[in-house]
Amino acid sequence: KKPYPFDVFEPKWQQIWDERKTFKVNNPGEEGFDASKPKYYVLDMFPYPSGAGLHVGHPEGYTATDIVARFKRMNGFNVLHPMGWDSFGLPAEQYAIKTGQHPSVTTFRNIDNFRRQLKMLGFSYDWDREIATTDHEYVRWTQWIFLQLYNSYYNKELKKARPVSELEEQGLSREEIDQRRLAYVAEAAVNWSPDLGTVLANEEVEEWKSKGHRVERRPLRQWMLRITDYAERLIDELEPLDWPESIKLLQRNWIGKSEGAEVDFTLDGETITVYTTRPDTLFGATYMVLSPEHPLVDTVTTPEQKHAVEQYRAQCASKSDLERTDLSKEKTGVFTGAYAVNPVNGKQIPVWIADYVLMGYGTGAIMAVPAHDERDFAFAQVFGLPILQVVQPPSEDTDWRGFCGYEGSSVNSGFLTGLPTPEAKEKMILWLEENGKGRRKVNYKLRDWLFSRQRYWGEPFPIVWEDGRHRALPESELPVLQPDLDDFAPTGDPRGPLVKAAEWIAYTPTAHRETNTMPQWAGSCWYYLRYLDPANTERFVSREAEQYWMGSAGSPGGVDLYVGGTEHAVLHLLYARFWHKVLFDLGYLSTNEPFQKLVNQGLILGEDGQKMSKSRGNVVNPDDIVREYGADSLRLYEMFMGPLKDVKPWATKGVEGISRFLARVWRVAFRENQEGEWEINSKLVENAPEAGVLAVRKELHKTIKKVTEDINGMSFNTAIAKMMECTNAMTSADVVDVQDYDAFLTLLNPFAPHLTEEIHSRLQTAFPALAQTQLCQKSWPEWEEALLEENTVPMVIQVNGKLRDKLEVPKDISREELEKQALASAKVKTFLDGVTVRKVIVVPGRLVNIVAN
Ligand code: ANZ
Repeated sequence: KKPYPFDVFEPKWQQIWDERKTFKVNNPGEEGFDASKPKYYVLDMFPYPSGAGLHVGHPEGYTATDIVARFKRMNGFNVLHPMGWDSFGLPAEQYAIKTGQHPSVTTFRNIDNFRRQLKMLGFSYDWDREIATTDHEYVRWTQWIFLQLYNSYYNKELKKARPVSELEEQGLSREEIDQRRLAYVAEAAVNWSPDLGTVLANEEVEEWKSKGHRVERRPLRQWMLRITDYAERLIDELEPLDWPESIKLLQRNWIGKSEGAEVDFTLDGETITVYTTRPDTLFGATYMVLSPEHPLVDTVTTPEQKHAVEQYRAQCASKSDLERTDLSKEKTGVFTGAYAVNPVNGKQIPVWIADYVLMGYGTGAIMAVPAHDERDFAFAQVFGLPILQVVQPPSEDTDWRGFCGYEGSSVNSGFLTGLPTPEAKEKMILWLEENGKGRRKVNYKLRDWLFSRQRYWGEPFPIVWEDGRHRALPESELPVLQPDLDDFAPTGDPRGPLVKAAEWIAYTPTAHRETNTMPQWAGSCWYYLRYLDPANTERFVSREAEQYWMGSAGSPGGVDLYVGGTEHAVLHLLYARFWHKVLFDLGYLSTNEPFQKLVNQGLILGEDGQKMSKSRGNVVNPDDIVREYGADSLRLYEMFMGPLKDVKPWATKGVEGISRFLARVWRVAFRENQEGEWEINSKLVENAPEAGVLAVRKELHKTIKKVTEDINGMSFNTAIAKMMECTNAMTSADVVDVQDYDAFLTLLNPFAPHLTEEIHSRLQTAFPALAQTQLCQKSWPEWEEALLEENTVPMVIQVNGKLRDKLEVPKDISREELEKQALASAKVKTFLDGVTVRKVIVVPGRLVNIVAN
């Protein structure tokens, strides 16, 4: 038997919420919109609807946001709390290929299952705003945003995106304009996975490799997004956001700002430019290294070295950037036979190629300073190249050799000798600029975003090709949907599986469609905007809805609270910021950042302390937990496990404990009669005399204060702990004022919505003075400062020296009043039946002893 009938009332309340649209929120201009309320937008990272269904990790963040959403509603906000599905993507397609079903079939089935599971947990989403990134209308606007990128360029003076039509007006040629678009085509060495049959973004490589898929470098023509133009803003505009410092750091490092100089070396009339963060070490450059892919390699290599160079280049082709730059790895390379001239001293230095120099960074060439750079030092040791000290460490006993990034003062450096490193850098940059041998330069590690995939289950590009040139399809032709293919498996053809749809490809007899598709990230880059106005057929979001929900009137603007996992730090969270900024620049949005406040939930590990995974067999299924203990128990347990941000192991015993707690809350209101029915507990009374209920009331008001502050600080576990104390106080009290109990239920409602609504609705009939609404529509209780003060004292009431009752009374209570209250106590009365009170002894502040016989 269940400790309380959650199996009956949880589904009942879910149905009521659904039918009454309890959590629907209106947009400005719509009927029922309340303009007097401030807005609060609380967002979950929407799930990828996998075949496995909801994982107990999902409800962790979702319960946290649900508590906040319900709390804010009760505090008088218009709360936007939506949910949807990130339904394109590789895993759906992999699964479809494996099972031979079309991805649309499996995706819809998975969405239905996810929706059922989320509703089963009682989350207060406005389901009228549900979207899936695979919805045709959604695809239309994703493609429309792509066209905004395609039709824009980054204006470096204004530091913002502008329409390419401006470039046309300036008389730039079509080729020049194509080079400037924020969405452009480039032939680049990309991460190609022969197993997945697609290319991957740099940000994605590690994940797929860790799943056992091969990823190699391969030159391919791809669609790229010019996120690098936004590198500076993506770093600068990150600072004021209320995000965890760890996530900011990950993004900052990924974008990787570095300040230094470009230096021009010469070689037989050719210029080889290097990028360095240490121009002060130019006198210590004893050799130069080109990336094996550097375009000048063929030009400079001497005939004698040609063979060795070619062999070496072939060797490097399959290594990832990470493998190539791994510090612990033995350095490899070959001499080109050529010598370049160091511009600062005219010295000839040998030119090598080595894979630790990447083509994609800086200029793809470096000046090697083995005395002060770790990798150069390791390389020089392997190949016996000269090492020349040019920086003196501040402390005598520091070894100067190979000490990466060392700062001190310059030695053996001509006009720099004696200068501290920062000044030496500056002086060298000025010298280079004055002599036309180099320039100041800021570089970013961030690469442009490789945006095309050779897969079926993604948005097609709204692009056609004619005469070898691309052009945008008109907006009226959106959405461009994938053709129905029975065989959508990758072919190894780098044009992707859509090449099989010959009819679809042929746009006109002379023009053919782009066959690549967009990556899964496209849909998640802007879903939080579509929620604002999901049914709009004219625009991706109306200006009015956008200004209200994202606008900055009275609040910092953007999504007010975004909760999700840390795994998106340099993927979704970076990509979405980039798209948002472009749309902001083009005048479509009111804020330059999408997510004002970000909170990461910690991973929930298996009962064994390991990461949950199918292969370990330690995955906990929410369906099982809900069946056994109810949705409220699961919600409460996940919030009680520990601080939201922490990594915590699952413990089913803990769910049991929570379930017992909720049963105790239930039994404050009800007790079971002989027929096994729950009837209202007689200890709940209306308008009880204050003395009898003061102790509980004081506990309640402390609880109101604590829970209010804890929800604001997202410290849910401590809020629950306090509510447990309050429940204990109510359980052991003889009398509880029903208004106090109902206020307690209001506090618990955001955490355990089903249980509290059920109790409240049952009490409403017996106590008509209670609010005749759902609890979730009540105002949040306020605490009374006076009740927090310790201005009452517990008083022991004895009859003939035996403890019979305890009362909480004002500190300054008079003897007469105290005596009166003691004699009025219901418990005491039962002991005075049929006897005569002889004497009442009052020990102020401690006890009352009634002598009777
Ligand atoms: C000389 C030097 C001396 C350097 C020294 C460092 C220390 P950030 O931007 O901070 O990562 N470098 C430049 N381009 C490179 C490439 N394409 N592949 C591999 N390494 C490259 O560091 C920039 C530094 O990394 C540059 O400064 C260069 O080495 C190297 F004591 O130049 B340095």
